[in-house]
Amino acid sequence: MNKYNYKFSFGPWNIHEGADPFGPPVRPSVAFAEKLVILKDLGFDAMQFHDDDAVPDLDTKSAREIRQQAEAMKARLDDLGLTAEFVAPRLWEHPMTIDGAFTANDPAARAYAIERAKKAADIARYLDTNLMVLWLAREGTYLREAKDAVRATQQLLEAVDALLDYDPDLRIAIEPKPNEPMDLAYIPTIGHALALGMQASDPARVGGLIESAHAVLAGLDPADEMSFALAFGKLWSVHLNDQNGLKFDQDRSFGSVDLRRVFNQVRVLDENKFWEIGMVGLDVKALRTQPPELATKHLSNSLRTFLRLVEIVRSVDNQKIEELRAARDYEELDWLIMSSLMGA
Ligand code: GLO
Ligand code: MG
Repeated sequence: MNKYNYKFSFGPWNIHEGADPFGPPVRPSVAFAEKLVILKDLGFDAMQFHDDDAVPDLDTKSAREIRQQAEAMKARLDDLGLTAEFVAPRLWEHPMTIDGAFTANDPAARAYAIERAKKAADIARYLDTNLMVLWLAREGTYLREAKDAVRATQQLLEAVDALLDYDPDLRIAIEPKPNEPMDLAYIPTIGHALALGMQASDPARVGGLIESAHAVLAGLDPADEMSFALAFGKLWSVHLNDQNGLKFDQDRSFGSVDLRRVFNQVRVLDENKFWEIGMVGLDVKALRTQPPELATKHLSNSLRTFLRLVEIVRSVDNQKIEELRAARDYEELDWLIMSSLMGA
């Protein structure tokens, strides 16, 4: 635990073999058990799970096997003094989810997706977390005429309601993203996610997870997206990272592209006591060029950057900010922030 009481997490996908759409892996796979040890050694507190990280080959297993394996994983977490932050159903790799999951045109595919997500809810319970993250990877289209977007939106709501009904303790954090893998995603921003949540059967149990890069890809400022959710008590987790413009989802180390932009994310989180609300998740990937034995620095550097920025945020003279706001001297305010970031 750091002196600011923030808790940090990442997911197993953040230690990555480096494959991209144009080239194969460049680093050997690291076993999940080893990733847990790395997570612990790097000073993180919790692991983020896809359902099949806890129970591999989930689709072929009985309810009893799922329970046994998830409980064994929980015991392993306990041994290491770690927790599970959330479980996310992996609804984008199975052949049944090629055309989407909850919004697939094929009713059998939609039924598969709901059943799979219910299994993820069971696994979350066995891992002792009530948080499910829904990253709606393939809920969208490559071409607009392929699906009925009104019906698809209703299907997303029906899926959320089915899960809330299935497990009365479950909380669902929707992770919006405007594109990739789809061209046009149905839940591109936190505004969409929370509007959907407000229509749900139990709106108090639906919130959001905001990823910095996803907000940037939507042409929005991540700190303002976070503020929007915080204003309604709906920011339940974050995936901090960075993103160099409107390109593929880069998952760059936190702060490595735009230090001012990440400063403002830390500022809004810290001002709203986020350490009392949720964990700081770092959804970052090592550059493909990074040699295997050096391919965890993106995680430790991102964590360090976050904590350094907490210090800077707290060192800024808030009284001075109020004066400059009152005087409408935003040029001087700009300099105050710039000089804080430059260490002057
Ligand atoms: C991809 C998403 C992905 C999710 C993860 C948790 O763009 O950021 O990494 O965060 O699968 O559901
Ligand atoms: Mg993410």
